[in-house]
Amino acid sequence: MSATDSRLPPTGLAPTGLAQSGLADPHLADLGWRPFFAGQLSSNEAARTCPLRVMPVRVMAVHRGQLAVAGAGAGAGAEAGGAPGVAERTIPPFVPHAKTEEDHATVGDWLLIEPETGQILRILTRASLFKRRAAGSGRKLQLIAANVDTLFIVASCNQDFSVARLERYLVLAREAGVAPVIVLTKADLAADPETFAQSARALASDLPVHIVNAREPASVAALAAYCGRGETVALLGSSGVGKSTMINTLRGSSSIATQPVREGDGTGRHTTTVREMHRLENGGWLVDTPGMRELQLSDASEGLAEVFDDIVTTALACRFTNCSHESEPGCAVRAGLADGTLDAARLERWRKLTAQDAANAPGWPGRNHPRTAPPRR
Ligand SMILES: Nc1nc2c(ncn2[C@@H]2O[C@H](COP(=O)(O)OP(=O)(O)O)[C@@H](O)[C@H]2O)c(=O)[nH]1
Ligand SMILES: [Mg+2]
Ligand SMILES: [Zn+2]
Repeated sequence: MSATDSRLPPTGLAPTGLAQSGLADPHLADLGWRPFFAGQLSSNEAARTCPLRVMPVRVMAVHRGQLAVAGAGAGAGAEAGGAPGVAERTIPPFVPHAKTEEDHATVGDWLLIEPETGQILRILTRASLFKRRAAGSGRKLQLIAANVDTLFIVASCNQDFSVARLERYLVLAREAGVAPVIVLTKADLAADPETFAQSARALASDLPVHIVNAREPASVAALAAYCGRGETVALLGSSGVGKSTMINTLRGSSSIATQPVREGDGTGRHTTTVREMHRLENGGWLVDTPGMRELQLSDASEGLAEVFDDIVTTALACRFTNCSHESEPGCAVRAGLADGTLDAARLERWRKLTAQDAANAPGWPGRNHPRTAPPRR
């Protein structure tokens, strides 16, 4: 954007509906603004967008103690270097009356702010939200990104590839209400990338799977179709799989630091520390996420039921509704294993994820809490 932006609505202009309310600015649509968000403003709030007393902005990055936000037109503190017609600035992250972790702003959020001070008035209801519960003691909830349209689940065609991990990411995508796309990188280094693609395609019938060399523009070009004007794509995957490389290639720049993969084990170190939205030339947005070595599922029962619908549907036919599929009579799941309609390894992965989800449920004494009874042997 230019620091001398002239799109600031002239003060004193009487608002006469949405067209002049400041909410119909095409640059807001570039940022991902849509009727779902506009519909959340009261008529009073909408009127106050022109003259500018209430300003919708999107969180572009979360820094330590500060949020980088972008809105249409020039707010106070506009800086050069962003998209044309878009004003970027940093604001304090404090949300009035925030109680839980989810009440705080994360990358991709839409906020209403008071333009002069940058004070957050409120966070608009999210169309989607990615979150995880941190591993270890405390298991604090961490917000990853909000208002994401599509999730690129990124994995590499090498020894790091894991069907169990892809399933976990799929559960997360389904739970967040975001369309998943599998992107398999490092095809150029694999003897037979198609075998990796086949494993990925087997996870769901309607799942798009792309095999790419993340360093090659022609190879990633097809991915831009998921990320048109105003659309937001988040990239999720282990460290070192090529998320930052892919963003750089799609943007035709090398502005994001990538890290050489350690020799030997093929895994990467964590380079991405801030979460940040990156703009594509055609107007879409990509969100890099930090490496998630310890991605734990929590509150993901709906996502689990969608990703493992074959197992969940079969289990409905078990004689007992609380069947553990171990030794009960009339168990449809064990019958499915016996006749080959269910896969034993997949059933085992489902068991593990379901147990993890239950252990991480809020209010449930999970594995990191002191036990009231001694562990059984
Ligand atoms: N040959 C090849 N190297 C890749 C590919 N994708 C990523 N890399 C390399 O893998 C390393 C880690 O990539 P990076 O983008 O930092 O991974 P991130 O942690 O997922 O962001 C870098 O050295 C990249 O150049 C690919 O498709 N092919
Ligand atoms: Mg990275
Ligand atoms: Zn059963």
